[in-house]
Amino acid sequence: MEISIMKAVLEENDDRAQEITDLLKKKQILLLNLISSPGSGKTTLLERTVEHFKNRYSIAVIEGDITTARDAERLEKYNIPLVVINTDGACHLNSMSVKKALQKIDLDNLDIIFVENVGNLVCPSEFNIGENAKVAILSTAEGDDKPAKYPLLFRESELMILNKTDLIPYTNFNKKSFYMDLEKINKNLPVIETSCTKNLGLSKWFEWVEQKTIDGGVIK
Ligand SMILES: Nc1nc2c(ncn2[C@@H]2O[C@H](COP(=O)(O)OP(=O)(O)OP(=O)(O)O)[C@@H](O)[C@H]2O)c(=O)[nH]1
Ligand SMILES: [Mg+2]
Repeated sequence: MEISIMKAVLEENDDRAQEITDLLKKKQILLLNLISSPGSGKTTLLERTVEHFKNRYSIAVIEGDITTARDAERLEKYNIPLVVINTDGACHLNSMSVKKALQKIDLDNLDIIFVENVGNLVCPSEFNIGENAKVAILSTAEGDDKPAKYPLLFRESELMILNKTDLIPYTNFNKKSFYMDLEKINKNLPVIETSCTKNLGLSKWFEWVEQKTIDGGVIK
């Protein structure tokens, strides 16, 4: 009897992710995949980022959310293309759903697509979605031990944002331990310290995004 073998979920995911990479390269669009625990500040960072770049780049956002469209509603004021992917319980986005979301966006004359992944520190890092880079966000209130406990995201990411630095005086976040752990996990990972609510450190993030558009060939 012939045995049929189904492609592993991750292999199928990687195939679709490659198609997204190829498509966006052709269209000269940068795709950044923002990953963090719930509440570390992904949507707030996006609000600041879209506000800053809205006259410079043509931006679209894909919001990964388990059920609601609340994050997308927060971005509606910027009048940019927004697509919500409700994962219906799944803890991460996959490339199949991102590919479908891309079909709802006019990719001509677009420069950057930000994807806000489902709030989760583990699963989203396992699924490539054809991004140019993953960006890890951690907030100080979550504890300095998170990179050591959940290392995959910090290995896979090209940039880390340490957000909510304004809260450090009210937490036991230990910067020394944090940087020592990170050095062991990924010594090449650049870290930008920010406070999205106090507008601190954001210019370094904006510079990083600009550099990434150059590296990613987003020059129309
Ligand atoms: N103190 C402080 N609060 C912040 C900062 N950035 C975001 N917040 C607050 O943290 C809360 C969660 O922020 P969000 O941007 O919704 O976080 P998120 O990562 O998008 O959350 P999910 O989409 O649920 O995963 C909100 O009340 C923000 O106002 C910051 O730098 N400092
Ligand atoms: Mg959010």
